[in-house]
Amino acid sequence: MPVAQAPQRGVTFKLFRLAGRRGSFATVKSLSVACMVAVGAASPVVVRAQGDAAPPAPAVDPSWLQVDAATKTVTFQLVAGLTGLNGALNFNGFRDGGLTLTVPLGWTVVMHFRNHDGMLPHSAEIIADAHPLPTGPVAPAFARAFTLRLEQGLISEQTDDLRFIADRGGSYLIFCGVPGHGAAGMWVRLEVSGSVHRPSLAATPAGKP
Ligand SMILES: [Cu+2]
Repeated sequence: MPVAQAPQRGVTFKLFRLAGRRGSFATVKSLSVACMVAVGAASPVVVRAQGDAAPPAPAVDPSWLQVDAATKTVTFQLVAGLTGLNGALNFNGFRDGGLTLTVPLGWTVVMHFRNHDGMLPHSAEIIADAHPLPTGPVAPAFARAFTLRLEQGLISEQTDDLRFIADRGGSYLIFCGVPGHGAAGMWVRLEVSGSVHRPSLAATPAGKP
């Protein structure tokens, strides 16, 4: 009996240790995920609590942004309907201002627009930070800061480039001009700032402009 008990206790102990380790690892993991979510999307979660369920915070892909400091040019891959979020009414998987591109004043901005949505046409233009949101295309905030077929939209996998000089500081929206899309949340943010020296891209609290 004692011979049989000893390994059994050993096995039990080992299993307990394993379970214990797994348990604490899982706890640490979920804690850090909770912290990330809290840091990344504290405000939108609170805001959304009134309406639809809070989705997991989407990720910012650093490859979306290319910076050429010598020519003061920032190139941004702007993808309409990258994910299914909001019925694909999103840019790069973000809606309602949940993504902000910050550009130093005076830099040239190039946006490679691509419509990744297999269903709906989309477009993009840079507009003033307006409230309430327009229900269709409006005058762009910078010359040539809009894609072709702004109102009809570009169909699935069509591309167009926006190119403009960010020569006025302030807060702007990158907005889909197809009627109803922008007002339904298909917009992210552009900040033109005289106090930054390098462009950046970051997830930001989503909400009304
Ligand atoms: Cu759209």
